[in-house]
Amino acid sequence: MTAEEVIRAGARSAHNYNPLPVVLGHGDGAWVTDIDGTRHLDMLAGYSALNFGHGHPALVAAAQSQLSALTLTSRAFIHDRFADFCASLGDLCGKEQVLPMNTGAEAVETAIKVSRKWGYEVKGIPADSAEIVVARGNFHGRTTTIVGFSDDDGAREGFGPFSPGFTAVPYGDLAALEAAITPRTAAVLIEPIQGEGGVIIPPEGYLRGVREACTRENVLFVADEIQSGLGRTGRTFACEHEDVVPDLYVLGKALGGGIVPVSAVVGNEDVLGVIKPGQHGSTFGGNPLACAVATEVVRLLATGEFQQRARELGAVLDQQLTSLVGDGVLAHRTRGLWAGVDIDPSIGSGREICESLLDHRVLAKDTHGSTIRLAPPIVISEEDLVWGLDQLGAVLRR
Ligand code: IF1
Repeated sequence: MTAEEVIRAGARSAHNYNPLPVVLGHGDGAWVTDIDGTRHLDMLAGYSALNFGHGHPALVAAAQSQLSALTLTSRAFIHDRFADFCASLGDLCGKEQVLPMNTGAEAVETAIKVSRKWGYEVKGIPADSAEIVVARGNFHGRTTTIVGFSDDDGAREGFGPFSPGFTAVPYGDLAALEAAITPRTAAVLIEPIQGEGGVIIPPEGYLRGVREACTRENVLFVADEIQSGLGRTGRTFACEHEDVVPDLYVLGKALGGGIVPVSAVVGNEDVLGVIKPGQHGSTFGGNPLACAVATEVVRLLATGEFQQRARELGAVLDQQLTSLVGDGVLAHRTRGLWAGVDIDPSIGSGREICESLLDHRVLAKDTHGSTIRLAPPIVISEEDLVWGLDQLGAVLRR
């Protein structure tokens, strides 16, 4: 089939996405090849699910050897990759326990359930009245509970009625967050950097302030590091930029190495221990294939090599974007190898910029309005990164 035919055939899909008109058939590192043989630089990296690039040899090898050994048992039985996965991820996080799931939204749901149960059983919140404080502009996934506390109309409208028990406060405003905490508050759930919001970095001291407020008020600090975590920002976790340790890490995306969906909630026994047999789970969560790949992901991260690379390449990214300010770029926010770039709307919408970038063989994705997000695989070469940003420059000057 030609690319045109494949795109037309896609009309049989529900219209929940509006993908750019490119049909990919192959990937290697930071590059993908479409079915006409044209190579494109992947500057989105599966929304950070591909931090280690396409087809990382160690991850593919881990998956391949596990495929011929054992792929699924369900949690009704124990398999030989499970303990190692939990121990290595727990060590990476400095936490005692791991609760594996599959997708990011499931892990967020898990963190909400754990927080509420902890609130009732440990903190002593009256039954069915626990509150969770969240931030405006959040993106935590697409389940009915999660979209219920989103303020993105597209994600939320038409899907009610929604679950009560969430209070939204402006992101980055510590006083507002502290004021929203009541004796019924079980947890504060935030992204340490807001991805969909446009790579919004909170003001210096915010995460430390959230940590202090949570400790003082006996509230769990739940950090959704699904997009910000696992090397992207130049640290294993974005919380590290303020030397902050949350009570629960919520992880996903890159944990599956770009191969399989793997997510997890990671915390200490005094919190995760509230979940007893039969109270929460998943058919696929913690399956052998997922554990084999994710254990290898943790091994890659444990060397610190990817975090350092994201810091070094991030400096290049920041510098190149700064040179485009006034030349089509209004502002940008960069943390490690992750940037939100506000384009002068008179040049085009974020979507139009991404369409032009596609013509220049660069894949990127808009967020709101004229903001585009850049998150290339951390394995990208400096040369390719600079080439990709030169293409952005060319698109903006056109
Ligand atoms: C879509 C955004 C990125 C996330 C954080 C949980 C989840 C996500 C911080 C849920 C998911 C996604 C999913 C994808 C678009 C995307 C996204 F633009 F919406 F914000 F990455 F930038 N927490 N992010 O970013 O994880 O259930 O998808 O595994 O929904 O279209 P999931």
